Amino acid sequence: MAREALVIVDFQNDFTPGGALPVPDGDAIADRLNELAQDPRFDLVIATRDWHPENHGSFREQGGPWPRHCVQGTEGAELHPKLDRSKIDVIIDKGQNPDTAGYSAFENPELERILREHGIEKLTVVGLATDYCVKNTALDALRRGFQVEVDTTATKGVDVQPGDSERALEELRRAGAEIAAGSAKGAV
Ligand code: VGL
Ligand code: ZN
Repeated sequence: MAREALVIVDFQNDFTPGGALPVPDGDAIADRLNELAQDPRFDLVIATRDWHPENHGSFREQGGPWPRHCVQGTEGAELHPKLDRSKIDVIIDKGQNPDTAGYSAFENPELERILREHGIEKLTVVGLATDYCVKNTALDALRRGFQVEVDTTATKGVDVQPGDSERALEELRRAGAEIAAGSAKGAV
């Protein structure tokens, strides 16, 4: 059996209702994330955080597309309170470079280093948002030679344009990802 990691992308206050850049129903995946995080098939459970400096280029005041969100050290950048911290082995922060989008968690080289150190061959990528950070993290994982599954019972998209999340999943499928609607224990 391939050694597997669960990568929970950006399940943070600012991406859930009430936050600065809320993903519609973003908090609805909390129970499913916790269920996955305790599945024994995962040798490693990683949570990523979007972790921007004040002057990040993706913010509107800097000419970017997004409202100010996930500024380092703020409440909005904290992991969502419903996420069970006890199941998380490692937190990877990304998005610190003001000049890059920071959508992929592989922009922080620490992610690949830890995965290789643990002999991980397969990633299940879940969290927020399907059409941005989940998509880009999963595509980068495929480019680096990992097997990738995206579990759609544990992701939600921003859908700036209707259908963005569906198109992101289609792109991931074409790139070689397995798109599953709940394959682990307790699947719905
Ligand atoms: C994200 C937009 C801006 C994400 C991060 O986590 O998907 N989306 N920054
Ligand atoms: Zn961001």
